[in-house]
Amino acid sequence: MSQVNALQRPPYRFDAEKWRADFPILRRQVNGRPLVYLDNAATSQKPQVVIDAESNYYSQTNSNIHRGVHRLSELATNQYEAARGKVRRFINAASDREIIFVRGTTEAINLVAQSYGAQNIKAGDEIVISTMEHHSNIVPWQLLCERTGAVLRVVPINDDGEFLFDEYRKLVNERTKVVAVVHVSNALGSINPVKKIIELAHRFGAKVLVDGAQAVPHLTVDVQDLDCDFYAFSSHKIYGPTGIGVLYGKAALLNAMPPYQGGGDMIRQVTFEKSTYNELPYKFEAGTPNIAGVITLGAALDYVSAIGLDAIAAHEHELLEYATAAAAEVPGMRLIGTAHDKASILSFVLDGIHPHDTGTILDHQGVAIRTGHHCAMPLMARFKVPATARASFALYNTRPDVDALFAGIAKVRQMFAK
Ligand code: C6P
Repeated sequence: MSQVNALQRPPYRFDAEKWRADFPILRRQVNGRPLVYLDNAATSQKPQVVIDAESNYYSQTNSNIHRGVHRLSELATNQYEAARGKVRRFINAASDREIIFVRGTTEAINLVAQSYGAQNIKAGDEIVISTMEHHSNIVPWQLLCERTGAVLRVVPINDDGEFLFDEYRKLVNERTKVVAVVHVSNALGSINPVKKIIELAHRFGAKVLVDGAQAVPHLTVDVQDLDCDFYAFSSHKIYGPTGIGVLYGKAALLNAMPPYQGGGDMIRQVTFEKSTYNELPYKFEAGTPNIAGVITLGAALDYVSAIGLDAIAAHEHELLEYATAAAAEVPGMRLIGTAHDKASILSFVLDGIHPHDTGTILDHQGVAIRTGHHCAMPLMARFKVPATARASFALYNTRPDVDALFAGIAKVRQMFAK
């Protein structure tokens, strides 16, 4: 758990209670109890400024973009393209052309698997992923392998849930064409050494896609420093709306790739004989996009940037350490995912108690966590568990939230002791 600079460790000044007040949903009750929301890895809650941005767009600006000559269309286009610039700055991409708006991480990965894959992958080529991938970073590559005869290779992990770099070194070779790896595991919290992974893949000429769904809300991501070829993330996990996400790709790669979908806005000229395609990024944004979603994502990134991702990361890290220490005191509680470098996720099982029962009893206490396989069934098989219970932290969580989680866990154990 060393990703956070020691200087940012407590005592630090992070007023989670103050930020908490920005999130109206956190004032509601669930099952007659104050809501303790610890399911942030599934989706985070939205601050009032984000809710307002969506509402303002529809009440003041709503119009289609890149099409109309009228004032509202111009305003909407400007706000949409300004949000693209915000995303570029947030992940330090070299150009706005490298930022493609998609529905989410899932669509971003499917876009690359289908478009890059169609042009560059053939029978006998190898695609390398890891054991801890989300289904979104497994199935699109399996589909590609089925279509092309390419082979999927899987990097193993150790019992702490850490990526085994030496095993990766043995797997990657001249046949490797794509490495697709998660930056932060949604089910374990492990932070993978993506920079090293990318560097090695590049030595063999392979391209690297990083699934950043769980990283972008918790770590500062610099795609130029990482030198990744593609980076995918979803807005809804970083305090933005659902239905919108980002694919970053290096311009040279995106330029050479065929379109993913055909339709309006992605063309330059259409005749019945042949169509030519628009320049980046529009080539990959067919049809009317989620305009409100993009603009509202921009507001969410402004919000996070104003607080500071480093401060958020330090706060969440402190909560994770607090929760990890509390877990060590609970008899029969086993953490799944004890990597040295970890972010914001406490996945666990309780001896003799199904995680769904744990989740249901916690819900009765107003504590929302996720239980299940977390869309990572091969990972569950690796740990020989059908499911885990998972608490995941965000900037507005506090030590009393963690205390409520452990009070709930005590109640679960008490009920099953009978
Ligand atoms: N993980 C979770 O509870 P979408 O659904 O496209 O926004 O994100 C998919 C996805 C891809 N990669 C990782 C690492 C993810 O965590 C997720 C979404 C949620 O863990 C829902 S399954």
